[in-house]
Amino acid sequence: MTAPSASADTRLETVRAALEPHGLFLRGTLNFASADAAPLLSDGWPAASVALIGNIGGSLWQPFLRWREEAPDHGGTDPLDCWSKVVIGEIAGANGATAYFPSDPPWQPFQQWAMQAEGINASPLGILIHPRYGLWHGYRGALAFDQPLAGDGDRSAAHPCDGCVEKPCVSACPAGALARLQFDVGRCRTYLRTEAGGSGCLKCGCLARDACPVGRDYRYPPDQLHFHMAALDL
Ligand code: B12
Repeated sequence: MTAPSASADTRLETVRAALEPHGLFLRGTLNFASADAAPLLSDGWPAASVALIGNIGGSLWQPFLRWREEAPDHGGTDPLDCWSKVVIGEIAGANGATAYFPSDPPWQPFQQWAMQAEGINASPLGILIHPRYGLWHGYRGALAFDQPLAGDGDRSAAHPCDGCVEKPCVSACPAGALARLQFDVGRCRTYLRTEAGGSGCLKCGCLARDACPVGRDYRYPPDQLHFHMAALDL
């Protein structure tokens, strides 16, 4: 593999600065060892690398709300995905990158990329847990480049769930959807459709996610929590 070029790294600095006003962060970078594992760039060639972009805590919420107020049709049926595409798509275009979005099928393996780029692991909920931000972070897009990139992002050390004996996330789930330590989508959804689910998790956010003691300072604001739950297609 060739060494990361200065121009690729300079591009990352430009990308980082462009993301900041939108409450988005460069979360980490990943170089593909083989073309088979790489997504295709817009010119049809396999990407050499991706840079993951995401939110930390409620960082994107206010910039997103401001955009939504002005947007035609208030961003349509999937406003957060629409906002992500507008913001990240423009940054991709200005920096010679191809943008990928977690909401676009065929789903790119965002979580596998994140595990390699940031050294983080899955929680019993299925979502990745970060030692500092806990379960309060997500991915809004990825920029794929034709050159390798220098390592980026603060790679985490230990997996917080390893030392967590009580697993409050598992016991807090009112649907018992984590009882087998693997997220049971059907159980979760069935519960969300009940009256208790509607006034609990659906309104205030997933109770299992909320029970995790890691990164509580990064918990999403109540309206963002409700927004994400309401976006689930029940
Ligand atoms: C389909 C999907 C769902 C489905 C089903 C998940 C499942 N069991 O398959 C549903 C709609 C249920 C779902 C729910 C949620 N999801 Co979701 N989901 C996805 C999506 C679009 C595709 C996942 C996938 O299959 N990828 C394809 C494979 C090839 O990629 P992968 O990286 O190799 O796959 C990993 C996942 O499948 C994961 N996994 C296994 N079981 C489960 C269970 C759950 C619930 C999740 C989230 C992941 C997961 O393990 C794989 C190993 O690496 C991703 C975005 C993406 N492109 O990855 C978001 C994503 C995984 N979801 C995410 C989130 C945050 C959620 C919710 C918490 C949202 C919310 N409502 O607050 C909930 C979970 C809790 C709840 N109360 O419902 C985040 C996770 C961020 C993180 N910190 O890791 C992602 C990455 C989207 C994003 N924009 O950041 N999700």
